[in-house]
Amino acid sequence: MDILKQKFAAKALPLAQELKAFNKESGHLVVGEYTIDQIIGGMKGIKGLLTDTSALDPELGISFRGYSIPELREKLPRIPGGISPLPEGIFYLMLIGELPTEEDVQFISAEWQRRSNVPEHVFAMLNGLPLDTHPMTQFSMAILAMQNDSEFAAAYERGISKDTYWEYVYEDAMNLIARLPRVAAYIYRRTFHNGHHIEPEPNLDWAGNFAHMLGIDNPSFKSMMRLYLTIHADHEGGNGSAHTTHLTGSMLSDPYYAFSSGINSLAGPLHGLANQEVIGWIFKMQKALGTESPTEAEIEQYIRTTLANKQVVPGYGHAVLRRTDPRFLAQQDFAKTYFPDDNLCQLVWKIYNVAPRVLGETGKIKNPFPNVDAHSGALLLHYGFNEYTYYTVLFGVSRALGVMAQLCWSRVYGLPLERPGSITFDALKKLAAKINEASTPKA
Ligand code: CMX
Repeated sequence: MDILKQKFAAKALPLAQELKAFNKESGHLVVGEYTIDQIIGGMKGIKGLLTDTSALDPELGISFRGYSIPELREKLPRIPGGISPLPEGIFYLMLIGELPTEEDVQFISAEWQRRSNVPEHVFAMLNGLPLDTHPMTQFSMAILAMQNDSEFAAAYERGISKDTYWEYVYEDAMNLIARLPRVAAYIYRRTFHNGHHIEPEPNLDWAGNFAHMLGIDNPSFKSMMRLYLTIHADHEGGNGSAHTTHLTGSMLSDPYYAFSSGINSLAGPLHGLANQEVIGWIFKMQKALGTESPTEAEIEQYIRTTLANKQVVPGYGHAVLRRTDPRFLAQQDFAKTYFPDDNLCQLVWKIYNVAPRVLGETGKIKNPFPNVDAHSGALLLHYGFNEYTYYTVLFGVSRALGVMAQLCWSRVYGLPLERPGSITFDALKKLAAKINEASTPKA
């Protein structure tokens, strides 16, 4: 058992016992009530999932095991002389629950390097796909194509005790994360660079090597990618990609199946695909207005047109957050520090000056502030990374860190399959009538 796995076992196994005892003692206590509106409205606000890796507060934003993004930028280990945290560090924090040392992240870098070999048949499968297959489709298919290597699936077929599920899920999670940069870079190079692939550089960290294989070998781009892959990693348990991964995994489908389904959810324009949509929207706006640097008044008009056409303004709004996403702010801070004069970043900031007021005036958009996706494309474009239909794959590579850590915890906790109930419209109407009747004072 590797040292990280030993640490995870030492931390998680006692907590799994504690959770069982806690549920026995306190399982009957009522947590909250929910309304018909929440049933119809996508279960928002209902606390129905157990997730330890991160927590989301509508006002404060995301915290990873209690640490905010600004704290993580300061406290997580970096490469020598580096300016951004290493994603290895956030994975350690989510899995173990404590800040890692330099040595801890070096171990993970080496371990992911050791596990990073991608089977040839995955590349052959990708090469068989038309070049206009969306990169997210290719990514999801490549993940599924590796499923034949699942140690969990093989062990389950052999017959294993449920107490050991987590051990195999851990192995799959580590192998899957280790392989993703190679798979994702392969998709990028085959789709946009005539199949001129770049061999991995084994001495680099996980994100640095990914940047290298993408073909943008620039130290500043590597730093940006380390930050990018850290801040997109997790957003508690209820977001589309985490929830989908969790649900699929709860059926004891192995981590490859689970993560592939999570990626399919991330591919939706209301979720991760919004980073592609934002850049598409900005380009359309520039074209429609005939300028690369529209005024705030012109931007306002374009937002109003988007709303009048009953389309969403991508990159704005959130199902939980009720203020500017700290992930947006971290990216803005990076750009303001390292390339404050970038035209597209300045346009993103100009939109930020205008959009919250205009969206707020509609009176129906619960959060008129920008989310993570409003900024990420502008950072990438700064480095000449202009193939924006690929952007969500980058989000997906990062999201693996959070959802795989979550899956390890779900199996060590022994969480059962997720299976909420549903209700018919007719039954809801009857329920509402009964409640209304009971609350109407008798004459
Ligand atoms: N532009 C226009 N309308 C918006 C809007 C936006 N950015 N955000 C919300 N609305 C609309 C909704 O479509 C909804 O309209 P209807 O009542 O006509 O159906 C109304 O405002 C209320 O929605 P809400 O409760 O504020 O938001 P939801 O929780 O339903 O949805 C989200 C949240 C993110 C899907 C939504 O804000 C949105 O569509 N934003 C644009 C897409 C986007 O940026 N997604 C990325 C989210 C982050 C991520 O997962 O990566």
